[in-house]
Amino acid sequence: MSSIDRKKFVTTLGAGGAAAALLAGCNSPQSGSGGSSPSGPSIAGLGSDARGIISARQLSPADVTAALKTYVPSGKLDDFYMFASGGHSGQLLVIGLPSMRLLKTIPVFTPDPYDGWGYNAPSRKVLADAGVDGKTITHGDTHHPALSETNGDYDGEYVFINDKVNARVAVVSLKDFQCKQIVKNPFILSNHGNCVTPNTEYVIESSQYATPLGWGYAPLSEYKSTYRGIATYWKFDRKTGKIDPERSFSIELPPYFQDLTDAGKLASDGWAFTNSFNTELATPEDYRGGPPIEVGASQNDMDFMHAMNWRKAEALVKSGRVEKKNGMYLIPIAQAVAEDLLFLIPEPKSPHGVDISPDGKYMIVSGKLDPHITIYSFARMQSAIAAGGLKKDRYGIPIVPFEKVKIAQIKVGLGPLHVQFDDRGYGYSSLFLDSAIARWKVGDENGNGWELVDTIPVQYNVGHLGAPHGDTVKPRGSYVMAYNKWSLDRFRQVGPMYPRNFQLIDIAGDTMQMLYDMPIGQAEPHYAQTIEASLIKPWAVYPKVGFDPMTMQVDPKAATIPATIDTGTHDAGDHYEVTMAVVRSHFQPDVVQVPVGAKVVWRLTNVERATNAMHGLAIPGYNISVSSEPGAVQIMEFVADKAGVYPFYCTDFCSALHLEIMGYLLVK
Ligand code: CUK
Repeated sequence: MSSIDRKKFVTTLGAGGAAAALLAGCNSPQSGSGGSSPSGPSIAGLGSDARGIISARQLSPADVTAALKTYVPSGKLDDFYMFASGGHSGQLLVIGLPSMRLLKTIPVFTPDPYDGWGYNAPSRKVLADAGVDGKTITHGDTHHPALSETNGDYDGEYVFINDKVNARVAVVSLKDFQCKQIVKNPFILSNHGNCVTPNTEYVIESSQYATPLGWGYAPLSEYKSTYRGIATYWKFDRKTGKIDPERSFSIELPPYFQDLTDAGKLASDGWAFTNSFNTELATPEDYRGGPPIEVGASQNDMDFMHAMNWRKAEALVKSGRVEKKNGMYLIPIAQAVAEDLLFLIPEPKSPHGVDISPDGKYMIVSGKLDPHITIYSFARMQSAIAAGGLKKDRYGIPIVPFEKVKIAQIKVGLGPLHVQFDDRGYGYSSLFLDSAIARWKVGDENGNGWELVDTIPVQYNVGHLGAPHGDTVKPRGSYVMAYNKWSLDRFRQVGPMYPRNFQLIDIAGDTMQMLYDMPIGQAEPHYAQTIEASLIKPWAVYPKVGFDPMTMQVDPKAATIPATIDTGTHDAGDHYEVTMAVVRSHFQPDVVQVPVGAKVVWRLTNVERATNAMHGLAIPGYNISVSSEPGAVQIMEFVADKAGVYPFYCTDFCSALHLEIMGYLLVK
């Protein structure tokens, strides 16, 4: 066995075949068994050959197969990047597949000193500018990462993520895997859906809980008349790498609780779909003896999917016929209806996800309280709209009849929430109540061939699921991940809060196989997207010395070469400017002296060009900790308000003389 090339070996694996091959190999006298093989596995106490290890660790053939399919040897790299939301940690996780190794936590809505996010001046400004009513918010609830797309497929340039609790959207560049911008929705206080259009023209943010638009007050008794939902189309500008609020627009929606959104693609390009629950328009009534909201919001057999023609909306905005409110173009419901760009489609009972098939022909809605997924035809929707004569809801929005657009339903199991696709004609549904993933066949326009194939249990209570490129025009790879809410018996206990649990499932064979459990040392992650690793081209070092990661340009005030800079502290009127370089193993200058009360603006440039030559800087008593990547300038601002001697030092162990890389801030 020891001589078998891993790649060749893995490609010959069928489900279960790997273990059989390994066990057979171990039994063979030529396999180098007996503990004498110099290159064979040897783990003290477990036996000295593969067979010994398998038996000592009591591994089944399925275990061994799973290990072979996920093991990435030391020094080898993963095939995929997975971008997972960090739930109410407010962060974004980067995980390698198939090893399921955590590669990075990207801080977004929540400060994180390891990365300096929220501790250096530019990121503090980003968080402050994205505050609510002038208050800086230092947490978030991330749900739906959305990788930037070109022609409906991930292009590896950016990832966007929503903050459900504060209705914000963030932009993360995949050049340096850092947050660049956070925008606050001017109309709503909670969002849920977050996705991109096929060429990342827009990042679509849809509301969750209805409120008066613009964060004002109105009593609950005015819910139906005054509360509203929203769909915001944030214009993304690739040239600047930022969202441009000036060119963004919103569409007013009824106070149904909008849930998730998916953009149309190929056949349905130019449209977006948002589903909802609580078309009952229920409000919490328990406090005055009425039904609680969860009962009130679950009365109707059908709720509404919103279908929006965003291209038409964009043209309307460009025509100059849309007014701005709270600084953003807002298309009121009546105008959206008059312009034929907003429609409703009934969907069964408080559904959850809506997902568009890779060819863009079908919208698939997951039942949540209904054991079915419902498949709608985009072409039929267009015909029904063209035929006209549609009834309207109480807000005047035309309703496309269910029977005219629904082409099939598949009974997949209890609690279907979300859908992903592979490239072999299957769709996959997560089943929250059944704790399973269902695999089903994608059928045709006439409703034929949509059928359940099989299911695999997961541990437990899966929310989202994800396949590589599984929501694009080109799904690929042979995995589905289950993003579970309860891990129960999967890991050693760490107190009453159990780890959340990712599970990697092999979908290459005729039956699905569980491969790996990964605990997330974090909040519940919700959704994740997975992209082929070769599509991302991160910088190894910043392009130039003195590069400001926030502006993505060289800061003219940054130190560039330590030997020639005019070192020291300059009195620049109302503030003191410190221009400092860091290189192994020295800060230059290494003493900063200012009077008490000085406003300090301190630029630290890592002038290294060697990859991975990381430095950092932390100052006691001033809540400052920045990370300094090769080439980057980090800007710190604080008021030196207390006389004293403050040793600062490099927080990354950068060289043999790392402990010597320090200096003093003297405030006198
Ligand atoms: S989700 Cu946000 S409540 Cu099913 Cu996308 Cu978890």
